[in-house]
Amino acid sequence: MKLYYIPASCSLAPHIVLNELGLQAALIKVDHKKHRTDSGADYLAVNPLAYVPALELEDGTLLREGPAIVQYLADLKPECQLVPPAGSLARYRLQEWLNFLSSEVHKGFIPLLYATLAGSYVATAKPKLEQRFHWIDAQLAEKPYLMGDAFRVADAYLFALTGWGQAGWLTSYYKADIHFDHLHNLRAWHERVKARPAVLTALREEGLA
Ligand SMILES: N[C@@H](CCC(=O)N[C@@H](CS)C(=O)NCC(=O)O)C(=O)O
Repeated sequence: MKLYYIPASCSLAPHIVLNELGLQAALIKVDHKKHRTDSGADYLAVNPLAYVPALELEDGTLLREGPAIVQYLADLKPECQLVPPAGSLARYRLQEWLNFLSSEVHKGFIPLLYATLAGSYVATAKPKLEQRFHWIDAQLAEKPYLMGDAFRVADAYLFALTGWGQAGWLTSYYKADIHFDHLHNLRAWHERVKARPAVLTALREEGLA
């Protein structure tokens, strides 16, 4: 398998999931401005939509969209329990989280990441994103991970996204003016996730540690 990624972007989630599962995949870094991989290959020939993550399977099939990729990977090794079993209510809860993170948080960050271009829209977008993080913080009040005692693929996704806040927790490249100082549960969760060996390895592999 090959995982196409941009350091510190949302593709950090499948990268963490690969490491959590102990799966081997070639990590192919993409320059998002030039649309070239590290070796100079045209990334648009791989994914005409230009964005990461993209997962190339052994037979050449390309799988796009982070929420689909992390579930695909986790289903390869159900014994690791990074996803609840397909068909269970818990699995739909996981998908509820992934969709929430994708549409409400991930895309909610965009105006803050491009604040100059977004202009006055930031004043509308920022309180919405803050409200989403308040809600997440409340969900973490009595459990160590988003879905309870076990780390799931949704935690990996949220970890990648929180890295863009706190004025660039993971890298100054993805830097949004949203702060988590008062969100104590979220901060404790972030420390907990960051301490996981698979996460530390992913950060190191992306040049972020
Ligand atoms: N819907 C896609 C969105 C992925 C996405 O927004 N990727 C960003 C990085 S976080 C990207 O590659 N941006 C570069 C570009 O769009 O050219 C998913 O959830 O996987």
